[in-house]
Amino acid sequence: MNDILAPKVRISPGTGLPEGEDVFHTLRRLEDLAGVFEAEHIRKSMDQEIPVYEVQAHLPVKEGTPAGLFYGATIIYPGKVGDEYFMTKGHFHARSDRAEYYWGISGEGVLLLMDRSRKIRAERISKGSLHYIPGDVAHRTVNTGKEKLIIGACWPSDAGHDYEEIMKNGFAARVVEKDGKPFLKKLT
Ligand code: M6P
Ligand code: ZN
Repeated sequence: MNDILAPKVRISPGTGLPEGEDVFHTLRRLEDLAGVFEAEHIRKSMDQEIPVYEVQAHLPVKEGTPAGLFYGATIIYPGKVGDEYFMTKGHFHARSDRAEYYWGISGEGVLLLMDRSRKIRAERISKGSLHYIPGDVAHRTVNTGKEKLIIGACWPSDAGHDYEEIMKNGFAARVVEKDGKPFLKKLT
């Protein structure tokens, strides 16, 4: 008898995607992202089946469990709606004071952060970059490159997601392509 067990979950070297027990997958296509991009009329006119991002997450406990942790990897595909790069919906945490780590696995992008006073901070994401997201800070990931952007994330199991605030008021800046380069467009 051998007491040393095989791990229940593995993360794929190179992509960071978890595979195994308690791993869940979410895919968001253009059709799921109504109202997320500035040019909603352009989003509507595009092929609604186009995948924008997917999340593969290891959720070993029920969401809401105090003091547990979740691990996820998000793939954001390259693409744009008008001049705005493909990105995640973005959220505050439902338990707003909960923090999170993000890190770059592959590709190039921008992490858009916004506090409750709507102050924006944008950080470049690349392979090996580490991003600490404090509580009360909304976060959205933007793919500014030509390849897939893959990020890892680790967050408390009782953080939850508050998408409403962002759906209602958006972020105070958008990441757009200007003269062939990423540009932080501040909104007033
Ligand atoms: C990361 C984590 C997840 C989040 C995902 C996609 O993997 O922060 O909690 O769900 O990114 O972001 P969003 O939920 O904003 O679409
Ligand atoms: Zn989060």
